[in-house]
Amino acid sequence: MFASVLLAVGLASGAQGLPPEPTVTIALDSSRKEVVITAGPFDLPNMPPMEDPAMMDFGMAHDIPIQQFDWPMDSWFRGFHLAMVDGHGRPVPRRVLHHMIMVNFSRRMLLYEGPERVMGAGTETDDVVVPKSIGVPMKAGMRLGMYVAWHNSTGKDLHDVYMKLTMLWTPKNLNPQPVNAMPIYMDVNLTVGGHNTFDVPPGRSEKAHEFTMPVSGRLLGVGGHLHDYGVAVRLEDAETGKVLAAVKATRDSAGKLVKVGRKLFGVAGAGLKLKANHRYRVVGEYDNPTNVTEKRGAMAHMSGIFAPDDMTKWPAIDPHNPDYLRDLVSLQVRGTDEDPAEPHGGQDMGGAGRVQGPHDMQGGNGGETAQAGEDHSGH
Ligand SMILES: [Cu+2]
Repeated sequence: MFASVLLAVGLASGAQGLPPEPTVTIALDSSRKEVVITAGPFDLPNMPPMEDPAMMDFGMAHDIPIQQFDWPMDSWFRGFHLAMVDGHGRPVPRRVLHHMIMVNFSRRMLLYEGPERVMGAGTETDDVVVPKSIGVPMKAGMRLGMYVAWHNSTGKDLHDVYMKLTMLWTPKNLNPQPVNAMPIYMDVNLTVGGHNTFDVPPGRSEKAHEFTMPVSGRLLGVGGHLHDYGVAVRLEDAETGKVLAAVKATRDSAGKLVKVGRKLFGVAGAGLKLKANHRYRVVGEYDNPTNVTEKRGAMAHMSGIFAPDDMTKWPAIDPHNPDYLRDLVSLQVRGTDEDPAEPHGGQDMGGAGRVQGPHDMQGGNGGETAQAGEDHSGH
């Protein structure tokens, strides 16, 4: 039986002559163990392909905050499917969604003083589903927010587009209970609430960031994010210099990024052990075959799944922490003209977003900040 409960319906339609204001609908399907989030309608004008990173500096792929909602029940989140459809349910090319991220305002990121980025998806990211033996622990009432960046380069304007996000969950009564598996994000150049892009000089170069693990646990799997000319992202033990993991880029003959690999350490197995109060280093490797420095052209981060030994030791949100406050502000102003952050796509939050046209898409939007999603602007 298809038991579906409508939990929330969005706002009323927009002003006369404008497309209706996008709304978010959340349907909890208890028999299929799914939460289906439908956001739309969106109007997506055709845009030129994003060959030049500088184009992004004009906000061609900035993030739009979608209405926030509350997670419906205690459970474990274990994956998602993402589809783009039109008003009649017919498929729309998935790649018009440049990237999407989900922010959990009720919990902190492990390494950064900012709200958790639960999941992300981009044009080069496949749907992710993990085995039922693991999952992200979720509580009823956790405040979630979605941010999307569009890039319609299909050659024609698209109207009446909906994003349908199906989130899979595991019920509280599953026996044995899933292992708590948390998103982990390690960026080589992140300023919380600011940007994470950096210059890439000609030839080989590296950018590194050192951090101390707040809790012990096991890394179950990692993916990476790079821009053009990226080679790899690696994780090292900063105290011994040993390379613990690396994800490598596939590049074309001109050094442009095709994709970044993933590494699984065994979702059911031991994983890669990381120790509390131990220092680690995440390193982004680039090789720029041109003789021109790519200004702010690069990003490098590793994101993955981390199983803490003791979830109760997870760092709590400090609502007065300056980084935390800055991150909240950057999330609130994303997609508005008040965004103080560096131009270039990022993630955001705030009110319901409306994509109107090239002008709206460009008005000083974007802003690079903490990118916890698998992906975002640049590809
Ligand atoms: Cu990027």
